Amino acid sequence: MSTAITLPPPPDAEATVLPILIAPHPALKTKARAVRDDDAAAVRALLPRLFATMYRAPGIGLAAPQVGVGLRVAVVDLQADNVRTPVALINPEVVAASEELATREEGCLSLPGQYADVTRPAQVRVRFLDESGARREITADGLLAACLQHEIDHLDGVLFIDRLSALRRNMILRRLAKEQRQKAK
Ligand code: GNR
Ligand code: NI
Repeated sequence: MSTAITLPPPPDAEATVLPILIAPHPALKTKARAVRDDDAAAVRALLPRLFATMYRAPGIGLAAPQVGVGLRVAVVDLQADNVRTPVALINPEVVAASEELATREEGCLSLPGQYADVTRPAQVRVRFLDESGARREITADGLLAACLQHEIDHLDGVLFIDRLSALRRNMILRRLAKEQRQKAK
């Protein structure tokens, strides 16, 4: 037995920005479930809120679990040269990854102020449904490849720090906890 997820309507445009969960919130470690046909209304309500939250942060990607929604939905927009190119990803999956690896500095809106070099496949092919339910594929390299893999990781309950050594991961988690404590005072 399963129940479709529904969201209340926003009172106004401003309210479409959702709070972003900060590590070590357990929702960030939970595998999200695939979107089904009967989630269509929930996803239609969610996507504008994900975009609004991502642009406000600002970030280049945001996954539904980061706002406490356990569905396989994410949004990406590299905003190169300040031009918006929004991409909605429903049930995204990496269908091919290069043997070649690339290392780049990543950040995460759920680990504010924390950055580290992360190594991933340099090129990936990602299959997904777009906001209209059409099947799409993107072949990406560079920042887009890292961002797509970072967002799909979120859907599996994986943060970029989970791809670092335990030593570096714990350093970042302790530093974040300390900074959040300072911020709260
Ligand atoms: O804003 C973000 N920047 C970023 C930089 C390098 C690799 C991945 C990212 S995604 C991140 C926003 C975020 O936390 N998405 O989940
Ligand atoms: Ni992230």
